[in-house]
Amino acid sequence: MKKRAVIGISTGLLVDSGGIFPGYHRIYVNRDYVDSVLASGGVPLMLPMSDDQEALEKALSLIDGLILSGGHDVSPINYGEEPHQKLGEICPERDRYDYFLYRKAKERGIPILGICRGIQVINTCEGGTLYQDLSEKSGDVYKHMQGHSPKTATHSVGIAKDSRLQKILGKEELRVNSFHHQILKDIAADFDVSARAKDGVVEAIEHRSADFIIGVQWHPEMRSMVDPDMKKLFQALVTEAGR
Ligand SMILES: [Mn+2]
Repeated sequence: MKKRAVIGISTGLLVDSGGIFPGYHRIYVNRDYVDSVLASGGVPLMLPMSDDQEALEKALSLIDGLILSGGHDVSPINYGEEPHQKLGEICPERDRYDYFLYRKAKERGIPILGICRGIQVINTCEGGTLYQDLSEKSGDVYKHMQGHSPKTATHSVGIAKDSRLQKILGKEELRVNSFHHQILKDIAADFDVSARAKDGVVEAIEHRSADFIIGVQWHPEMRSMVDPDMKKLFQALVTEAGR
């Protein structure tokens, strides 16, 4: 049997709002991350959020690729700013956990795909910054929090010529879903912008020299079952992780 690459998926914290345990903490990922990895031939492995770095290092030794999943806003403390009025909910424990996973996975040369919060984790961990809310960016900015069907693509993105992303997707423009109110501001030094919306908002970055460190601001996992282009991202990660 062919070796199947193990893809670690970072997890988030869900606090029950109702049910029989209001306020109860659950560690979770949305099922579509798991399904997207499975559909691409990988073995998904959820990495429970924790401050236990020894346990996280051990977990990292078990994976061939890493997905940094979506969720909370990154705390602006991490990039030297004070919280603005429109900052969303933050989770400092998850910031520590995601930064640790990212740094250690990079050290190990593990291919990394950051999704939504994941691209923001990569950029801020590497010295970049964020607009804490879309309203802080000047000029006409599109609706990036579409607020309806995750499977529906809304705005278009232009893919940078000769970028890794373009090689993976094989095209220069495509349409994506959009569920973010924060956007990248200053791009980390070792990274190139590999996709932008037509309003200038950064929608993807990639590490200039690492084989596979890519972040996308949209949610490919929510559309990988209906859009072959979105599936290509997961297939590329699984293929790279299998090397
Ligand atoms: Mn967007």
